[in-house]
Amino acid sequence: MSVNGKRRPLGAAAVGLGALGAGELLAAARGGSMLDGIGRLAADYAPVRVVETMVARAGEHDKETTRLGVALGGIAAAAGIALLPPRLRTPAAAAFGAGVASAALRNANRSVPGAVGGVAAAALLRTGLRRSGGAGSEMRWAAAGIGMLVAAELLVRRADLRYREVARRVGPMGAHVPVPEDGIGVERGLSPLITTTSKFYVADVNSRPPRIDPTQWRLSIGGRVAHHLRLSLADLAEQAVEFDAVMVCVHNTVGSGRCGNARWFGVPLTALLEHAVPESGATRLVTRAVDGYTISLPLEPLRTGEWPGYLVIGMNGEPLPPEHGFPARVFVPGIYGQYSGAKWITELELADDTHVDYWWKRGWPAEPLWVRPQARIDVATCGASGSGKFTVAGVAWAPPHGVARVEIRLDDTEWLPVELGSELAPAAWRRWRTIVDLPPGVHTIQARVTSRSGEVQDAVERPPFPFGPGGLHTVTVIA
Ligand SMILES: Nc1nc2c(c(=O)[nH]1)N[C@H]1C(S)=C(S)[C@@H](COP(=O)(O)O)O[C@H]1N2
Ligand SMILES: [Mo]
Repeated sequence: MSVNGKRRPLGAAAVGLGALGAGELLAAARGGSMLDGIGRLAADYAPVRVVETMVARAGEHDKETTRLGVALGGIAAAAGIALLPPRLRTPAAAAFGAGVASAALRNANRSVPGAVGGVAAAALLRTGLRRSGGAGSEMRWAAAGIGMLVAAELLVRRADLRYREVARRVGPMGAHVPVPEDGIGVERGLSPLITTTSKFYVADVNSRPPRIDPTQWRLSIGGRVAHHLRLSLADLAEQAVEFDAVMVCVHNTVGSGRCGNARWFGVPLTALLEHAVPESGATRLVTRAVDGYTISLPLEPLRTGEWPGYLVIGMNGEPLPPEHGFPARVFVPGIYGQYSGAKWITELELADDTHVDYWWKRGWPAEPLWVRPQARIDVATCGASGSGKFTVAGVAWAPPHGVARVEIRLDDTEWLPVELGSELAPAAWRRWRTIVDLPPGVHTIQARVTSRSGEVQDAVERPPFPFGPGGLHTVTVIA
């Protein structure tokens, strides 16, 4: 309703919703998204404290949370503009459009449609504020906005599914060797030895993965090298080998699921670096991705193989799925995901120490953080009810050295060794299991792992920022 050019906040929000929906639908029809661009802008500039709180609260729903937050923020901004005096609305709407468009332009390879959507949303907002009036018309704006947002989401999902098929058809990547038994057997709730790809955690700064045409894609190896190389997926597949390793996000606090164990398929970085021949001034290997993200690693230990890194092109016998970095990523087992190489990689650039990484600007340390050994309790269940016999089982990792021992502790008493499954590879996770007898009552069970290099899991609880999480996974059961 507009009285003397003034609007009620709800009516203004309705017009904002309509404009936003139209912009997003326009973007989606051409394979892009305006909201995803704003989400990425937020990820790029949010202070580290905000990022840490968000990751801790939203957990593995961080992407959905970001999208929802962005949509609500967009509606609020549009409503704010509508509530301005009429003469300020045009410049405010123009600034809004420019802001959304420039945010969209940063969004990897989905940018232009998002920018077009942003400009259209701003124009529509301006028109809508001039024309609409009355509660009925506002209801129509709101309903149309919601409808268009839903339609846009469906369109983007459909295009993403189609792209997923394009990526999958590049395969197979790896030998499909059946995963060996580890002797632990089947236990309800216990993680499998190899994490199913569709259940593998996803962590990155984008709302949705960028789309890359595998036939056009080339890995470029450049910067301070004697031989610039450009390699296709087929070139890389010829030199790739399979290896088993756990990948862990630095935000994987005890007991959480931001880690997974996979059979990867990749080319050892030692081989690629040998072909490229680094120049004497090269000290860092910068992994550069299409989403503008970089992770850099010290060159020397990668060149010599002291840190065995890989240019990975496959996961569990298939090409990498889009969300895990299709067509290629860098991975150095034993280093947290945030430090061990970019997904959606386009270039390996050999650089000097002047390079600055994505996260360094927000206070994360420059040197790679190594994964701290961690044991997770997946299962703590009573066999027959009232028997007091509990099966306790889980996974533990200590890459790259391997797991030497896992122990559990009941009610803060002494540490007891548990049975370990056989080891797939030192960098992979290892399953464990034991049976304990518990008297009636409430009990706590804790687990800890010791690495083969002698590092005992640190019991001090610590947040992920800035050196990686610490603490012991603790569960409470009633016998
Ligand atoms: N290009 C790019 N690569 C990235 C990231 C990113 O945001 N962009 N996130 C990193 C982080 S923090 C982690 S934990 C791993 C997660 O890999 P996954 O999603 O396959 O589990 O990717 C890393 N590589
Ligand atoms: Mo991460």
